[in-house]
Amino acid sequence: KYKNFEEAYIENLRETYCNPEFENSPRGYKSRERLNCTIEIENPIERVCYLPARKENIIFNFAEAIWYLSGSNSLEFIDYYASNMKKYSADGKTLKGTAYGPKIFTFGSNAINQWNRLIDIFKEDPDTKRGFVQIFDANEDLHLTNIDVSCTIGLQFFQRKNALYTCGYMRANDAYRGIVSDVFSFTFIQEMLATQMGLKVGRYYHNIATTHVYEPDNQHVERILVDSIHDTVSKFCFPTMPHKNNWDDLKVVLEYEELLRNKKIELSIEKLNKIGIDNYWKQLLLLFSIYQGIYYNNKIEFHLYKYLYPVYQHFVKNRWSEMLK
Ligand code: 5HM
Repeated sequence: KYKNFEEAYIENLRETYCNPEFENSPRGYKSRERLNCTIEIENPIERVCYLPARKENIIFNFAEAIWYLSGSNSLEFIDYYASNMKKYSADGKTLKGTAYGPKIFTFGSNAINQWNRLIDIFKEDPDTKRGFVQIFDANEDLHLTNIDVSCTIGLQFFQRKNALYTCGYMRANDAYRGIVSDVFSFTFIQEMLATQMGLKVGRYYHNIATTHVYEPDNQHVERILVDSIHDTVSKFCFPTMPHKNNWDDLKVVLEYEELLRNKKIELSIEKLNKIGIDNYWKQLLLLFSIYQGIYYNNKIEFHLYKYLYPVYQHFVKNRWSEMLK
């Protein structure tokens, strides 16, 4: 049981690295592994690792979460934020296993909208145990030639005591890399659904069948584990989504995200303030505007940076300090 993601992350990483159950080489990659772990997070809104050594890419995290919620399988969208996504794409245009958006909103040959179905099922029976969103699909190609197989089996939601509890089920999760973005996105989805349903955010449970650390990451992992001894208490609070149905705001964010990514617009603070969305969502657009400068000019525009919430400044400064001069 952990209060927040950071505590869970460090402990899971430490256990996997220092006390592995197995050392093996799935698909030829040497790794240390533990089987069947469950992580319980009391406050899923605290979905990040603040440790400087981890250098979490908060802009990618938000981009991936809204990419899932957009229902898109476009490589272009997500590759802009993390160029290594290309290697998972067979056709250079789309992602299959890794793109959870189409799984959630247009699953399989019947294009099932699992999100809307979930809302209907909760209306019918608030206590339901059937609030399951399937992600891994038995139709996926499991042979070695396919490197893009869904690592997430599904997400299950429970309405209990006026709060939305969530269980994530993963067949495989990288304890150093993947878990950071996966828990971020799944708890973001949890918060999006909770606010849509007018519920509080309940606990998040992350169930992983195999968690592992790949050998080339060993040095990074050791640095994080050392860093975690010195720097334990975070001085930040992660921002909370407005208590309302946030879909209209998210749609506006998605429209501007695309324009920023394709350099069709630049946003000044004055222009940003005129957009009719909540401050929570304006901060996401501010992060994407800052990323536009990072991507196209290798530079962080200070006149934008200074308007970021301090918690986001921490992540941007920690990751791209050399571009802040
Ligand atoms: O051989 P396999 O398909 O399991 O390799 C995929 C690797 O990516 C695993 O190490 C898995 O833990 C990691 N991964 C992750 O941690 C992949 C995805 C993509 O679905 C993910 N989290 N979301």
